[in-house]
Amino acid sequence: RPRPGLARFRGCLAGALLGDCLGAVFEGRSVVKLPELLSFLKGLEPAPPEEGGEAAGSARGESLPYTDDTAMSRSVVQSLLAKQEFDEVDMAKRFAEEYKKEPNRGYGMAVVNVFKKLLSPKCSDVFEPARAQFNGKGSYGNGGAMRVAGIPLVYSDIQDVKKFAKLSAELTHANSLGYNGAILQALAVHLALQEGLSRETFLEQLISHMEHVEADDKSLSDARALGFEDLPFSRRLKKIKEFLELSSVPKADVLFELGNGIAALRSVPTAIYSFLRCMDADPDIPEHYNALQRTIIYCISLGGDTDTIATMAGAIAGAYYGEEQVPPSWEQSCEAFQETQRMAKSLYELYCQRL
Ligand code: R7I
Ligand code: MG
Ligand code: MG
Ligand code: MG
Repeated sequence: RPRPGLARFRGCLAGALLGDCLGAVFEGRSVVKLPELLSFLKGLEPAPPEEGGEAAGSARGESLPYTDDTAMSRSVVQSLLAKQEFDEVDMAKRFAEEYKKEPNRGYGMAVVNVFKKLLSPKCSDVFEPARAQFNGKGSYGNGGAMRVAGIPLVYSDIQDVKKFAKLSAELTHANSLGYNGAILQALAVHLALQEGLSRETFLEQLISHMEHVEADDKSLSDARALGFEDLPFSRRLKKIKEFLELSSVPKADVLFELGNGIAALRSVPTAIYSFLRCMDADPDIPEHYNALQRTIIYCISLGGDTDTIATMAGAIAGAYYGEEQVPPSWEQSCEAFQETQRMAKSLYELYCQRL
């Protein structure tokens, strides 16, 4: 199997950053009108040259701040790079210190209690605060999934991807509906890095892995405790397969079946569907946008947890299409984009070194 090139690593981190920074502008809105979104995006493009004036500048306006999704993704990457492998104590410390330094990045309401406990010198087991969340049931939020892309950018072996995606998520999300979402997102990035995988193969592989992941006792009992059917992620992946066989799927059906919420179960499958659907042109999205741009636009147009769904789909699409599809004007509109490019290069070197 040919090794993925640097362009896919850069595409992945840039796509994730774009999804977060652009998505955050619309986060929490139940309805996002496409004309408003497209007009906002137009404002990111370089101003047309003025008659007899100065040469056109680069992106207009202030840079768009990233949110907790990127703050935590960066901690995952920085920990992996510093330790050259997954280290739960170091990663937990970085999450907590980052929160302490910049608490106003838009963190989930409950996860901040985990950070506060991790900051206490009394904390000796870094997984314990996450287990105590929600009366001992653990969080099923999408916070483990939103930040996981660094794992498949370091580990090429699929068993390692699953194992370390799970452990990295368990630092804050002890419910299997939280960490299984992180495993699914990590597997999606892992598969997107591979050369020329078809839409059908991509989805078939995700389904067969998740049917295995979700079959253990804890996954079965967590799903049942919340009133879900067995293998809830796998079921949604099968729904995605059905959707992709239709010539068009209304937004209302996507929201009903897959969702746009802060639970991993109501957002990770939506991000995967968005990526796969946007491989094809969309009659509502202007044709001059490429597939990566279309993916991010489509995610944001669904409303709800737009930064997180767009960051997850952006990571997958960026890994699949590579940095060629990352528009410089969009990237340069995002906070800390240059540092993101440097991190991608370091991850690529570590990935190759570990092969
Ligand atoms: O999952 P998490 O890190 O939040 C990530 C989201 C993303 O959209 C970010 O952009 C940011 O805005 O937040 O943080 P958590 O606090 O663990 O989970 C998020 C929310 O999910 C919680 O605040 C709850 O509203 C909900 N939630 C639950 N509600 C009831 N019972 C998560 N787990 C449970 C639960 O077990
Ligand atoms: Mg956020
Ligand atoms: Mg938020
Ligand atoms: Mg969000």
